Amino acid sequence: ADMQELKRQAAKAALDRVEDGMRLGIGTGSTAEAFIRLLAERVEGGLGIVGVTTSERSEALCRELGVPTATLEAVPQLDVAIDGADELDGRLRLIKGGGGALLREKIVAAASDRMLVIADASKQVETLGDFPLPIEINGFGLIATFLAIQKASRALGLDPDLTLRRVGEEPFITDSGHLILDAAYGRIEDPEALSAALHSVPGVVEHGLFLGLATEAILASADGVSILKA
Ligand code: DER
Repeated sequence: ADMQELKRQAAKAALDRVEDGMRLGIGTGSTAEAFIRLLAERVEGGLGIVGVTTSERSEALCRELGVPTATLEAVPQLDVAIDGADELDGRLRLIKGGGGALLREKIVAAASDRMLVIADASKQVETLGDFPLPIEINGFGLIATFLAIQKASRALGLDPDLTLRRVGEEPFITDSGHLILDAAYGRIEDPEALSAALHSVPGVVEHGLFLGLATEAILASADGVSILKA
């Protein structure tokens, strides 16, 4: 099966877990969009849910397809967040943010009782870090923050290449008006230590290490769908 079909299979398996009356966190990215499209069909068939989206992009797709949405202010506690991932390890620790939505994704995941990750099985790795870690920064004093992240990383024996994410020539701006640095760590042996170190840098708003948030992963491969539990 091709990649799009694998994403669709993972999304369908997640949809089978959605019950009438649920309050959903709705993720961002191509796998999350496959989920939104399937969810829209069930809503058309009478499924009564409400979704809090994690990006303007997902919000627009939900509006276009008639999936009822609400703000997190209006619905501050969610039953389950359903979202993709760029990498996940065997303990359901994730790297997210490839789509630039990590801040709202993490806030929504934290406001949810459970988090279901949907992905093609190739996203599972032994050790996180091959995918460059997205770090959302305020942008005031960009170089100062860049240097502080390097210093905090080196204190842990890590020395990442940091790249400012751009769209063409222009810096990428997130839905919250921030910038993103992509940090190529290569291998992150101690994600918890790195998470704490990055949060200690004042200009860092959030980063793409999702630790202790995912409760289950639905992984699709040519052999079918497998479930990974925390
Ligand atoms: O940006 C994100 O966090 C997305 O969820 C990303 O991690 C997964 O995107 P994909 O489903 O398009 O691979």
